[in-house]
Amino acid sequence: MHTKSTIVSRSLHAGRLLALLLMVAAPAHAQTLAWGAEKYFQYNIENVVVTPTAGVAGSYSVKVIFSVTNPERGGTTWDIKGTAPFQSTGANINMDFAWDPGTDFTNTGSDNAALTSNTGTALGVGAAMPVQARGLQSTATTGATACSSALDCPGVASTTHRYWIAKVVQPMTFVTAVTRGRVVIEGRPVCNGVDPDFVCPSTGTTTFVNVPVRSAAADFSFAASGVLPAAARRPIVDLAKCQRCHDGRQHGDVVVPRLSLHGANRNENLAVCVVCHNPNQTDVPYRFLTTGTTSDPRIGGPETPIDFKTMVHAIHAGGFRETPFVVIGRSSSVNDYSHVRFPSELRNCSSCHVDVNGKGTYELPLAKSVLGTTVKTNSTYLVATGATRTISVNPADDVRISPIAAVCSSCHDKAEARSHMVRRGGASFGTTQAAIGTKVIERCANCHGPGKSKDVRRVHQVSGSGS
Ligand code: HEC
Ligand code: HEC
Ligand code: HEC
Ligand code: HEC
Ligand code: HEC
Ligand SMILES: [Ca+2]
Repeated sequence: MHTKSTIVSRSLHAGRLLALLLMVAAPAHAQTLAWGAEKYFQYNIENVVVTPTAGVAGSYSVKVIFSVTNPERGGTTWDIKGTAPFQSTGANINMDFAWDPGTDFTNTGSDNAALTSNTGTALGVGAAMPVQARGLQSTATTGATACSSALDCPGVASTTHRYWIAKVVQPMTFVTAVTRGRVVIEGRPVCNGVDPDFVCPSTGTTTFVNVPVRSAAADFSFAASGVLPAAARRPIVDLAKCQRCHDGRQHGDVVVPRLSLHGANRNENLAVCVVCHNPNQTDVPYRFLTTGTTSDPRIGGPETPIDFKTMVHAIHAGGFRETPFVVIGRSSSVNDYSHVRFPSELRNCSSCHVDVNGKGTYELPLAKSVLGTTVKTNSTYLVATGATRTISVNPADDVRISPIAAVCSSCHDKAEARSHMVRRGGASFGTTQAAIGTKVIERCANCHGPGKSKDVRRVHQVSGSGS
């Protein structure tokens, strides 16, 4: 479990001071973040230019024009190729290209259009990742290109410190034809020469600390150039609700960290999380066969789904689940969430969920487009480190839980509850996407739907509206 810490250079009030004191007792791997410095940075996706690849049906060049501005200095643009926060060791900015925000993200075809397994010895390869361009700040040719003219970068008011990065993508249909994409800017400057008014917290060594800048997302259509707000996917939860707890302050027995994950790269924007935390993704990247006592045996366990609709429930249900929820993270870190105690009523779904037209987004039935959750990608990953791994990037052969059962069982994980879902509800814990809705038909809404005898809203005694 990571413990995030709060550092403010000047306005230390009581709550923050407490957080700071608690930080001292944090484990050695505790990560220091320059909270307070993020307000000097804003990531902006200014335009997306989509060009079909000549002669290759379904292939597109997606060119993203972007900038980083300083909201504290009237929105002036940062020179990401020439200023310290971007050029210091550890600073890094990435662009992710994902699809399809209109249904559920799958990113099918992101590894290769033939969907052949990714074979190699390196850890870190995922099953349903977006296409990524890393190190946009680099002054080498691998970095983003500075905009040179209005022709080079159409649709932006000025070319000053505007940059572009392009990737060729070939989205493959998985269940639903892909019509839209989402691009994401994530990553972190380093708190070094940020602003004369802001004294960067020093870690006491020459290492500067990461600035958790809010990640940015925008949607686009593969049919035409232009930026759409990242709102095409159905509304489900609201970041503002998460932040009633995730504010870096004390809630019950714990200081709940602000939502900054993955080494300060992905921060406080759920539209960003879901491009990777999709139904086809598991924590397969950093699992391997453990032997003897050299590695934690949990690393060698079966892959765990990291689909947002199961992972976020399971993380917060540490005090309710029977089985610990363990995600193997980067560098094969073991993230065991069984200690998490939700500092509120877990059954009160509206602590996170919103209502749409008077119906809770946690209620049944689910939209038809909601995919089952992959529990097995059919990869060969339980091999010794350094041996060849085969990561399946084809979702068709994935073993899945049907979608409603995936949601409910992320909290209700007891064997009796699971067998109820299968026997009474028609759910499956080991099916394929093709069988869901055809051979596997979930009947949950007959009894747990709105107004039915075991209505989801009523059985959980949900209070408060979803606003
Ligand atoms: C009622 C309080 C509360 C609400 C609301 C809440 N959380 Fe949490 N969350 C917690 C607590 C407590 C932890 C565990 C913190 C710890 O032990 O360090 C946690 C942990 C997490 C973690 C794991 C963090 C890590 O470092 O690995 C994630 C991710 C997370 N929450 C996401 C969310 C999202 C997304 C929402 C909104 C949809 C949300 N939370 C709403 C209290 C809350
Ligand atoms: C570019 C892809 C990507 C994005 C964006 C992303 N994640 Fe992850 N996340 C992963 C993958 C893949 C894993 C599984 C472990 C691994 O391979 O690193 C993971 C693991 C996690 C874990 C388990 C603990 C850990 O640190 O590994 C948590 C919690 C988490 N993500 C939360 C989030 C939240 C919250 C967001 C949005 C603020 C987010 N992630 C954005 C890809 C992503
Ligand atoms: C800690 C925050 C949190 C709590 C509490 C919570 N959920 Fe969720 N729920 C989420 C997140 C996050 C998602 C996935 C959001 C996304 O994919 O954009 C989700 C997704 C879902 C979905 C799928 C919706 C869809 O359209 O895909 C259902 C159904 C659901 N939750 C039911 C419940 C029920 C029932 C409860 C209460 C017993 C509950 N949730 C409590 C965070 C929460
Ligand atoms: C975020 C965690 C969470 C999710 C997701 C969730 N539940 Fe629950 N559920 C609870 C909690 C907590 C209780 C209260 C249990 C208690 O008080 O002992 C509960 C109670 C119930 C009850 C009342 C029976 C009992 O044991 O008290 C039913 C029925 C139920 N849930 C059905 C569902 C269904 C159907 C879904 C999926 C649509 C679902 N739940 C999703 C946490 C969750
Ligand atoms: C024929 C009606 C019926 C159907 C269909 C049905 N359920 Fe239930 N479910 C119930 C009843 C009755 C209970 C017991 C409620 C109680 O104890 O208050 C229950 C309880 C539950 C619980 C709580 C279990 C616990 O541990 O307390 C969950 C979770 C649940 N159902 C999920 C599902 C899911 C998921 C489906 C579909 C795959 C489903 N149910 C289909 C009637 C049904
Ligand atoms: Ca597969």
